[in-house]
Amino acid sequence: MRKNLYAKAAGLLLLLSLFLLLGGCSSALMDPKGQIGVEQRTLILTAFGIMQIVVLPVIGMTLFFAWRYRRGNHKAAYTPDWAHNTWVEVVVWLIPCVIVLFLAGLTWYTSNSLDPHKPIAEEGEETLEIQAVAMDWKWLFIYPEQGIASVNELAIPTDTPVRFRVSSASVMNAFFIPDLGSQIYAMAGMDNDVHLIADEEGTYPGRSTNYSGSGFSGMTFEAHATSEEGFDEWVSEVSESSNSISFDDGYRELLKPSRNHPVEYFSEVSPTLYEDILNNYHNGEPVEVLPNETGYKHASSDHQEQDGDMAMNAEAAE
Ligand SMILES: [Cu+2]
Repeated sequence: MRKNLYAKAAGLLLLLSLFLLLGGCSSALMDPKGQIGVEQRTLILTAFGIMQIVVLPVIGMTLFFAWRYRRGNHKAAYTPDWAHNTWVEVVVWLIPCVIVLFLAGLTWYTSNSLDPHKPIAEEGEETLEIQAVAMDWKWLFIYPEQGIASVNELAIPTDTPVRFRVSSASVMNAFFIPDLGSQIYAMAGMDNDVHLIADEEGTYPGRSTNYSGSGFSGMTFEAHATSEEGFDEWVSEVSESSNSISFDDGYRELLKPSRNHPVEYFSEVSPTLYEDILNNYHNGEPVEVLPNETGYKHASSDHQEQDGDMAMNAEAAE
């Protein structure tokens, strides 16, 4: 009866650990599809491995000592007054110190090498620029070179370094495609950026990782990593759309909060749209009063008069 219970518990534990171990096989973190993600996985596994230098012997010794010095073992030395051993002290302090120093160095190095603002492209290699704007509750992607824009759908050619310029037309959000690596915050009036690259073709889920209100759960998009030809096809497909968007026209309509917004294409995009959106905010607040639907307004009206370029931006917006 008792033995049966142990066997059941052991079986359950085994099953649970299999779930945990194999669960990692399909996770974006452990199976990335882009160079940045691969480097981040290497960092995680290296740090994890180094820490096992301490963790594994400690677990092993705990079990060994418990068994070796059990009550029934009369062969083990009984030394209740034992208090100090210089060699033990040296080992238990030196090894962790070396590990902490190594991990500190590694963190220092990778903080620089994996800096999201650092370009991936080597000399002579071209970088694709995409401007991503977080809205309530959708993502607007502007392709300045192609002169197109899309909502809640992204296409990138594989093996091409991409620079995402990221901002928000609303509250703080975060731009994240887990399969490709680093996430970056999207904030109104702030021009943030993250460099990513896709090594393999595929469709990767993208989302905001910073809760931004009731429509947040629908603020997802698909990132299609395609061949060069596939990307060109996608661009021409978007170009066939009859929608256009510029700072006031179209943008104002898009700015209204919407949930589970469908994929939308814009074939004509004002070349200054992203800058106009950026300049529309100052210190996180819209420079001019927006339509009532959004409920935003500038903190103080005289603020614009104190600030030279502020007033210019307000003019440009009109
Ligand atoms: Cu202001």
